[in-house]
Amino acid sequence: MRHARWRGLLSVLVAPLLVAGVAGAAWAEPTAAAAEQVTRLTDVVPAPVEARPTPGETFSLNPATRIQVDRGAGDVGEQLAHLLRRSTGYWLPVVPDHGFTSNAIVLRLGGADPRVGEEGYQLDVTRRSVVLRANQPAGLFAGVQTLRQLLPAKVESDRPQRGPWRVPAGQVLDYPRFAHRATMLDVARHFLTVDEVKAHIDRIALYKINRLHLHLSDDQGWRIEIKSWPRLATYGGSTEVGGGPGGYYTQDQYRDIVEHARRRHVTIVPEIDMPGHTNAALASYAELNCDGKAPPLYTGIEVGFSSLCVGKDVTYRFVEDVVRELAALTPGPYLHIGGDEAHSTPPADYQEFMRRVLPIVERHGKTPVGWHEMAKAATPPSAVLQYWGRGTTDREVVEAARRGNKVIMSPANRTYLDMKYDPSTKLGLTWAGYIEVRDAYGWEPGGHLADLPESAVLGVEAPLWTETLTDLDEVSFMAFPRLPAVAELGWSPKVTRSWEGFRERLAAQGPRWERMGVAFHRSPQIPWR
Ligand code: NGO
Repeated sequence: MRHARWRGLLSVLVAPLLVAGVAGAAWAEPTAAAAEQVTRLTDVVPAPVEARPTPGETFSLNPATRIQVDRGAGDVGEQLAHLLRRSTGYWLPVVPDHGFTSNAIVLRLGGADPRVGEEGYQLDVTRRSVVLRANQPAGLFAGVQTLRQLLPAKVESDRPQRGPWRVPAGQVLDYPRFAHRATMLDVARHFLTVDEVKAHIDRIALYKINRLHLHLSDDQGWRIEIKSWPRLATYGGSTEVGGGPGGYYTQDQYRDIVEHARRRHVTIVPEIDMPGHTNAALASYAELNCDGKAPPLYTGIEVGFSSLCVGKDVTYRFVEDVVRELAALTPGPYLHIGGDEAHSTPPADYQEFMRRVLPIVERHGKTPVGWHEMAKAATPPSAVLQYWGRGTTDREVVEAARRGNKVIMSPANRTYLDMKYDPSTKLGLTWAGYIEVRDAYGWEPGGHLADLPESAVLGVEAPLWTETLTDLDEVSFMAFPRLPAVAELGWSPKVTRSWEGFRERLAAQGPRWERMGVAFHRSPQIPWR
């Protein structure tokens, strides 16, 4: 008894260190057998703001456990129940919360610490119950992702497993550092099906990624149906890198993706890249070309050779139609217009193009986002720039930030998930270098670009370009485990940053990915379990 009390006191003292990963595995479980079965409260990615274990105590799911929900928390409750029923085989009814908490997982809206804001949560686990509180459903959803990671890895199985189903007791208080915690999927170079995109969304949501940027058009393919310009999809979408059949999303399919993401509290940020990276559009409509001649479809991986015709009025009718239809499909606030590598658009034309196009996006009620080259144009202060350079200085981006533009950090040598891990990686490119897990984790988004204050940083985003990737397994192999590393930089406070702590916590994710069927890179840097 005395011993247990000491351990309790000790754990409160070392808890912050544990979260920071400094004390490693100092927190002892009561018995070795139990330790095998129970996850540590600190084995969560991204690292929570505060986690205080109650040593020796656990909550156990059993056949009589209920999920009690406040009004407004039902959808999150159903999603949790769906996951838990599959692997536990328990009934787990979702019932209205009646205030009495025994043998229940309780999801409550309101009454959380104000620090948790709109996306954070508080989690209290005792031997009697699991109580999750948040101000908004997004916070409850984030808390559920933590709870998933606190249950044994077999909870991710798609068929019933044997218990026990213990959750370590303690208290978690958690909320994000940055508003934008994103990844990008390039469905233009290789098309991914609706089901593949949905599965990817499920995987990224587990790491509290809240935005998915979809790169919907490029030289090699146009992937979204535009009713006023139908050949964009039917012809421009008919191939991909390497000459495969490509594909596109009908507007109904695209709405389905947006809705799937919304339920997982992921906002889709659609991108139509322009004025460069437009061969698929130029091939589909001859009138978009300055010489009135449509080029052939393109299936290689060169960049910088295509441009919309800046001097023609039809160009802006085209942009207006595309932006109007895409904005109508987009409940989120952002619409990405690319703007990168416009090597075939003279600088004056580029500025003129952006001068005319940026207001179109705003007129359709969306905040324009562009790759950082857009800083060369006169951007309205509301526009967001996505920095993808390899260096740590960029005068134009810093000046744009002084004018009010926010910046998303996607430094290519840290966050590009299409770079090879090391020379032995079969997939991927190398132009920004090799990126192992430690490289993806070991940089500071708030201070990466010289003279760019942290207050100008909207968040982080890890782009996944698909010149060399053809399906969900290949996408997953490149994203995991580097995406969770970038997700942690976006969510967790700076004080929790510790490579040693991170590699331990990341190691605990491996068995989960195995259960989920997620292909991942077994980085030699991580002590996989
Ligand atoms: C660059 C280029 C893309 C490539 C990618 C490959 C940006 C913003 N434009 O990043 O077209 O696919 O590199 O890594």
